[in-house]
Amino acid sequence: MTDSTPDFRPPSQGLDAVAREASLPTGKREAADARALEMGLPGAESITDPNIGTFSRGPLPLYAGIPTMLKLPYVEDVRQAHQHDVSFMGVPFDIGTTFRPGTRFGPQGMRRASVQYTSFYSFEMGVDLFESLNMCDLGDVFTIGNIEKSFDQISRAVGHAYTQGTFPVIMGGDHSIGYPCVRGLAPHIRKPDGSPGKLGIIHIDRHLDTLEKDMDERMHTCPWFHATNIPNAPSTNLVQMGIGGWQTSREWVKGARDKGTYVLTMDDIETMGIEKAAEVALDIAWKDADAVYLSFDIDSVEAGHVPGTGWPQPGGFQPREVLKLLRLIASRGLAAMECVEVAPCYDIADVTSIMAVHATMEVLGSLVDHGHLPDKRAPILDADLNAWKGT
Ligand SMILES: [Mn+2]
Repeated sequence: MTDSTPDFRPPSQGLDAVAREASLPTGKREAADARALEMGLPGAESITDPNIGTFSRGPLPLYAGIPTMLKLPYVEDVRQAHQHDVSFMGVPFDIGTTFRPGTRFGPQGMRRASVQYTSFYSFEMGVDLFESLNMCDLGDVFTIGNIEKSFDQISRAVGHAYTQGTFPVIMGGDHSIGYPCVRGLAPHIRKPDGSPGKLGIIHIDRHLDTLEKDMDERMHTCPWFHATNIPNAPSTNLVQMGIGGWQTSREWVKGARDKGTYVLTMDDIETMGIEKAAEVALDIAWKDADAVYLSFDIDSVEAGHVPGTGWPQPGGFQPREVLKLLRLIASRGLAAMECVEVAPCYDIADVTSIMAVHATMEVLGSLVDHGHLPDKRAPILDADLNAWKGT
């Protein structure tokens, strides 16, 4: 308020957010804009806005440019990942699908949709990711037409990004990659004293994905059976949220039962409420654990909101429910995250890709808001990228 009259209006998150924005820094954005203008040459004399160059080099116009994730720098030399707090990486992979393929284009879909998120700013959280973090796009893992060999590539890539001291954001890819992602990460989880640590997993999905094999291979119905065979990623620290409906086959249930994973249906979560469900999930995933991995399957969201996926199913989360859940899950910190099962070829108006990017932004925003990013973890530049072998 600009005068001294008492404000008769009730306090609100909206008013807080409006006030909070003024305290956010602007320096990195100003420096980036100045650099963009210099590289792109000053604009034509007829243009009065001095921030418009001849060539687009910054986020604007949103429809211009080459869409890396969030138009972030493309780090061609992945050995330089340690200079960044967050590393996005694509895993273009869909030979683990059991119905509709197409998730090999998931990373492209997310990158294309991400241009609408290049303000990097969450109004409600009062977080500006551009000012808070150095982020980059490492490009894509070189996946091939062989599931197990691609898994080996993925484990090395995730292990590399994590040991570089960055927060890996993995853009799938079908859900089979959950296993090699956890496998690549797990050997590098440490307790505060540097000794080997334990990893919990929070898995948000409509499907259990706990089969040992499907059609004789480790398909996208199988990641959590195998991930929880890794000694320091035990099934007792796996929480599966949003599970249910008519697409989980009975064989999958045996895997969850035998392993003793903790399962919450949509009804459970609705009855408990999002806050309580998140609290319960965090307590179980973090029990005696040193880090938690987040696996977010886009098909956990109500089918009508995410047509661009292989197994859409009615009855899942409403978008604002899952966005809140993700913020709460991230509030205690994460080691890495994946967003999987985006298949742009079935999408309508990019809504599924937008949902995937938005969900990822909520996680990053919450990690910053709660002081977990930037992470102070020191990079290990000579890490053993085959440390997962034998696990
Ligand atoms: Mn699923």
